[in-house]
Parts: sequence; C-alpha cells; structure tokens
Amino acid sequence: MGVSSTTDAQIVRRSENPVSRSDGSDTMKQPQHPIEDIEELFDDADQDRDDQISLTEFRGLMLTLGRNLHDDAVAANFQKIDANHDGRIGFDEFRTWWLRA
Ligand SMILES: [Ca+2]
Ligand SMILES: [Ca+2]
Repeated sequence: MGVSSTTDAQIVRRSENPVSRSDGSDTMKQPQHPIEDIEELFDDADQDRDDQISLTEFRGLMLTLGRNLHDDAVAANFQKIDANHDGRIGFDEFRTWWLRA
C-alpha cells in the first residue's frame, strides 16, 4: 500500500515538471551531455520499446532534434551510427555517436 502511494506521488511530480524541460533551454545551457539526457533521448526515440532505434524511429529523433534531413541523409547518418550493421541503433551505438557529435 505504502509503496503504491509513493509511486503515485512520483508520477504526479514528474508530470508537473516537463514545463521547464519542454523548451530545451536547460539542455542547451549545458556544455556537456549528461548520460541521463542521452538515455532520455534514446527512450523518447524508441517508440516500440525494444531498446533499439529503427530507421523510422531515428527519423523521428532527427525531427525532435530539429534536424529536418532528407531521407537519404537520415539513412546515411543511421548507417554511420549503426556500427555493427544490424539495421538498428543500440544504446551503446547511440551514446558513442552522441558523445562524438
Ligand atoms: Ca525501437
Ligand atoms: Ca546496431
């Protein structure tokens, strides 16, 4: 009982917070990319929750980041990030690319 009410309270607090996050100004101020931000981006992009980013999901991520790229450019970037060429971007691949970018 006590556990579930704590969880409810955390969900409420989380849903109140995004106001300051949604404009991205917090992220922009930071010169480095904290690992939590990378995880958050990855989770947002991973819409089917298989812990991999597909090409379709990657296209959505590019739009989220404000990069309105041609399909060709999206595919070229995707292939660059997909280091083991399995057609999906895992979190390690994503992080490696993000920290280099
Ligand atoms: Ca996915
Ligand atoms: Ca891969």
